[in-house]
Amino acid sequence: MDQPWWKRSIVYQIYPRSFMDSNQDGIGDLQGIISKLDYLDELGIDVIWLCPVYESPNYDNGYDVSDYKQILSDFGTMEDFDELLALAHQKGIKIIMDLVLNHTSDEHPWFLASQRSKDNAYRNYYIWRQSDPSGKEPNNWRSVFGGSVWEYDDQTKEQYFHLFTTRQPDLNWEEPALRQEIYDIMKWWLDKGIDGFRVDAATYIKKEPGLPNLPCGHGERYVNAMAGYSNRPGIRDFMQEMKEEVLNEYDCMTVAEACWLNPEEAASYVQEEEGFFNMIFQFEHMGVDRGNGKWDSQPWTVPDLKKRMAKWQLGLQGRGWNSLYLENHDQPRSVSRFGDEHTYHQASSKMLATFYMLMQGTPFIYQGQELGMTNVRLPDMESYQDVESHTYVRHARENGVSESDILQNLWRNSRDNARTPMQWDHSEHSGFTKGTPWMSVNSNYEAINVADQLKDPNSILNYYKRLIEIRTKYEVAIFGDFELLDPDHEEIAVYTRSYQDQVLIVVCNFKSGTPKFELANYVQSTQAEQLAGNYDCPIQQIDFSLLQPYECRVYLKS
Ligand code: TEU
Ligand code: CA
Repeated sequence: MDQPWWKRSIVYQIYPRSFMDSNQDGIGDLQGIISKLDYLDELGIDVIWLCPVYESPNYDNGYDVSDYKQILSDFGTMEDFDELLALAHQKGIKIIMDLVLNHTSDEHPWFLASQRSKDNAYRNYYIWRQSDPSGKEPNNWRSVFGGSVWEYDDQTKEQYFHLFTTRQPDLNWEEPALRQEIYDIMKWWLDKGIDGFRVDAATYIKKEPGLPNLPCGHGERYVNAMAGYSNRPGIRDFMQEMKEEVLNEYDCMTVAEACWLNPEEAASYVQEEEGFFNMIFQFEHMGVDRGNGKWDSQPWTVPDLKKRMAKWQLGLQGRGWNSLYLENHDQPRSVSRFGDEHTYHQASSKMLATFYMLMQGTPFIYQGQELGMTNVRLPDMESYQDVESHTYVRHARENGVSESDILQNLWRNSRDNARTPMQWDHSEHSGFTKGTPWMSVNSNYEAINVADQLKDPNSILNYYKRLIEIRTKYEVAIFGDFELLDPDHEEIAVYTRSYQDQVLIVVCNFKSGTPKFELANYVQSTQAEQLAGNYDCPIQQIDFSLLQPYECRVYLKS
C-alpha cells in the first residue's frame, strides 16, 4: 500500500525568534534559518514547522497575527521567505506553517473595522455582546491565560470575546464570510508552495451557542470554560468545509493542536478517509505532572506516563496517525522535566528521545531538544518575556501566592524555558547573535551547544541522528504495532513494535537506580541485535543485566 510521505517524516519545530539571528539585531530571522539549513539537513529531518512569521504586534510572539500575507519585518521579507522555501525544497525539506485561525491580533484590519461600529461588514467577524450597566461580564468563562474572556471596548461600548490575551480577539466562525477569508489565506500559502499547516488551537473555534454561564465553584468568579469552547458539537461542519474547500485540493500535511480530546474523539478527526487532519497534538502526557492547571506542579510516576502514552498509541492504532512530541514552544524542556539535567544530563536526554521517537506516529523535535537544552532560571519575574507568564504573575499575586512560590513556578513551567536562544557554539550569546539577544541565553551554553556536539560521536545530537536513521532504515519503526509491556513497573518502560516478521524492543530506565532487565522476559527468542543505546553494553550482557541509570536500549529481532 502506498503510504503518505508525512508518516515517514521527522519534523523539526523552529521558533524563529530564538533560532538564529543573521543581522545582529538580537532577534532570530529567516536568513538565520537559511544559514542553518545544512545543519538541519545533516540532522536528517524532513519537515520544518515554522512558528508564526506573519506581521504581528507580538503580544504573544506572533500568535497575534495582524496580516496573514506579510512577513514580520523583524524576521525579514517575503523574498526571504520565498528563498527559504526554495532552498529548503532543494534539500528535500518541506515547510509547514503555523495557522492561527481561532483569533487575530486586535491590530488586524478586520478587528479595527469590526470595532468601529455595530453595523459594519466586519462586526460579525468577531464575537460582541452588550455590556451590562453593572459592569458584569456577559458570562462567567475564564480565559486560557486567566481572567475573564470578555473585554470592554470603548468605541461601541460593547464587550468582545477572547480566549487568550485581550490583544487576541476570537474570530467568529459562525460568520461564513470570515470562513472564506481563512480558506483564501490557506490557499494563498499552499499555492505559494508550502507543504501544510500546524493548526493552532484548532478545537476551540466552535463556541457553545448562546455562550451560556457555566456552573461555577463556590466563591469562584470565573470558571474553566472548556465545556463551552473545546470540541463543541458543530465544529466538524467547519472542519469538513475547510477540508472540502482547501485541504482536499493539496498534497499537504496537517497537524491540529487539540487539547483535551480523548482518543475516541481524536480518531474521528484523523481517520484517513473521513477525518479532517493527518494528525493532532494531544496533551495527555503533558498533564502527567500537573494538577489543577499548568501552574500546579505535581509529582509524576513512570507507570502513569507510560499509560498516558500507550492510551494514544493503542487508541489510534489502525484508525489514525499519532504525532509524537515531548517538547514545544509552550512546554518546559523535557530533560529538566522528565530526566535529570544535572548528573545524568546526557544519558537521560538520550533515553527520553528513545522513549518517544520510536513509538508509532510522526516525531516532532523542538529546536534545542536535540542538544538536551534545559530549563532556565531567570533571576526575577521582570526578566520573563512570555505574556502567559506575566498574566500568571498578576493573578497569582492577586491570590496571595508568595513571591518565592511564583518564581519557583516560573522556573518550572514558564513557556520561556523553551524560548531561550538556540545554543550554537562557545562564542558570546552562544553564537545566536552578535547583538543583544531579545531574551538571554541560558548560562549553560558552554556545556551544551551544537559545535561541541557535532564533534563528539557520543553526543546527544549524534544520538538523535542515530534514532532518525533507525526510523529511516526499518519499516517496523514506522508502521509497527505498539504494545506496552510491564505497564506497572515503577522504573522502566518497555514496549515493542511489531511489523511483518520484525520486532523492535525499546527499553528505557527512567530512574537513577539499576533495575534488573532480562530480555527473555519480554520476547521469546533472545536472538536480538542491539540497534541503539546510551551506554556501551557488552555483548554477553545483552540478554540479562542490570540497567545503568537512565539507560535505554533498542533491540531488533527479525
Ligand atoms: O496554544 C494553545 C493552547 O491551548 C495553550 O493553552 C497552550 O496549551 C498553553 O500555551 C500552554 O501554556 C497555542 C500556541 O501554541 C501558543 O503559543 C499560543 O499562545 C496560543 O495558541 C494562542 O495563539
Ligand atoms: Ca535578526
